Amino acid sequence: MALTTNKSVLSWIDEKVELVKPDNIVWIDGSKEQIEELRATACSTGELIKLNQELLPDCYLHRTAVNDVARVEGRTFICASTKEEAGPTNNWMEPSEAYKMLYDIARDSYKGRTMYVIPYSMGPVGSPFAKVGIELTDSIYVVLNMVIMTRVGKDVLEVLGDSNDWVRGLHCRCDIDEEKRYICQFPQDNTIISVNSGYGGNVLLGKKCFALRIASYQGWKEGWQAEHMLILGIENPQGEVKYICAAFPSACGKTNLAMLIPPELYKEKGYKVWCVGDDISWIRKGPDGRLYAINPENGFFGVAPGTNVKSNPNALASTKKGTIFTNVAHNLDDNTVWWEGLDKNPPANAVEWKGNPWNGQESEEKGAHPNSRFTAPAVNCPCLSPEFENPNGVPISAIVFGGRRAKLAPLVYQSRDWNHGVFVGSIMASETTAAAAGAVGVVRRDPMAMLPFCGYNMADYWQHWIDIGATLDPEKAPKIFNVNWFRKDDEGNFMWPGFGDNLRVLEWIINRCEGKVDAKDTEIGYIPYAKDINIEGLEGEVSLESLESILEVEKELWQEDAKGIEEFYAKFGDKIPAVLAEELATLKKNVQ
Ligand code: OXD
Ligand code: MN
Repeated sequence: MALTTNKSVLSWIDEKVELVKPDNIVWIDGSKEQIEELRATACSTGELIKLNQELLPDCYLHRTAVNDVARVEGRTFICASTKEEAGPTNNWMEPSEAYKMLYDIARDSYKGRTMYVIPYSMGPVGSPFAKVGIELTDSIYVVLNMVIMTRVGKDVLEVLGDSNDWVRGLHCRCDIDEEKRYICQFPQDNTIISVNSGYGGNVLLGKKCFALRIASYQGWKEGWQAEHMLILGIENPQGEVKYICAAFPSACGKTNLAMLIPPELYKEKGYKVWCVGDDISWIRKGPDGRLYAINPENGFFGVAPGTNVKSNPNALASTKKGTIFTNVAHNLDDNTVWWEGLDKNPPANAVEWKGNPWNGQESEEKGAHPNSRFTAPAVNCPCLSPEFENPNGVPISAIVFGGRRAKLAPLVYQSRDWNHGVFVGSIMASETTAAAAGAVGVVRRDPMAMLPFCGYNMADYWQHWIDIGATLDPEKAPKIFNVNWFRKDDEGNFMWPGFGDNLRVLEWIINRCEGKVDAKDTEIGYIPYAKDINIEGLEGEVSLESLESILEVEKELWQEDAKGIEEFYAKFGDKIPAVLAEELATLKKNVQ
């Protein structure tokens, strides 16, 4: 039975039923009983494997098709009415052409299957930041993941009432045919259609498709921002908490940073870190003129490999109940899961991510896919911020951009002001990772870590950032920084320990925000004096000398980089905001 009388919802679903022809329709009400029933059905068909319920209560394992393990940026389209609106960094398809192609693929594809109708809220239900979506899917895996990642259920429809302001999402597994796989966003129609995939980033439509691509467009039109940013709170020994939003490309450690464990020294002093979100921020100006952020999600869709008791004990703890694991290895001895980097003891009697028998003690092959994931409820996280459910979000003191770069970008620097900060975000570049299909380790421009997620022309997006800044009192605007945890020496060794020790850099950032510490005014922005970054306890890992070397501005490298920026900007022609063109000219002059 339909859970709403909202006419726009019902007529849209009717149309889609007519198109895909399901055998049944099930509305997801978010109840425990219904979730249990769906889990049981999925286990009976092999879609899910029930794991050891003593060690991992309510946890399940899923394997995707081997051809379907990551986001597919080449098959992701922004179907705005003109190519220019989508801009040079997005694939574009004319909307009526796209609808026709997608409907041809989707037609009759639910025959013999059930249509699940998922009403969900991105953001706490009823929060002024929150937005409603409805996803139709023929996958129980998608339903159960959406139940973790978003707020699902009847109350969402109550909040929606008769409104037409909701995001339409149609997902059809079809045959998981990679030649016919498309992830299409129609920003002007509040619509998403995803066909022929079952991988999280392509099919949990609340996440990248809505909360970033569609929401970034909505934010542009409505005066707010949707960003690929974690949100964390740093509590100092006096009990004051300052919040930071930080943007990093996929699989660059956002989840680790969002949940970091302070180094011993800091713990002893009374520092704590609180996680508000690990992937997405929705940001708007509050009544006091400051920027506030919420995490629109309700769970973590984290990369499993490399997650362990040392690198991220909070994430690991988050996966101990109610979690769905995707494409990790299955340990048959105790019916648990394993992935590379979990510990040094891979199971001998196991099944690897593709479903083949696997002896982790002997095999050269990997047990888990490099982009294997856990979908874990946020409430499991031991350091989840008490402000997680705050409908009004948390006030942001600093915005941090960061990439994975072996050379060039120093450990940290601060922009001179908001507009220079927008420039710093716009020139972000990073080595590619396994989160998207394609080559790994190639440096590419990824402005604000939004390259695969910006739902409109990136030049308009930058202008939107500049326009938002113009409405802020500079005293209240977050300060903007850039960090790089990934600098390597000539032998290829990392020069900064990363993980919990990144708090040492965040401390400098907060001190800058509070005007407590001086900095060097350099060619690229404000850089710390090495003495102002606390390296106590890092003896043998970081010396004052090595710290100084990763805080240096290497002019020749920056001259080279400026050329790369110029080429990148050239793609946007005269749409490049004048402010950014001026910032680039300043950088070039400074590093000459
Ligand atoms: C993610 C991604 O899954 O960025 O968060 O790919
Ligand atoms: Mn992400």
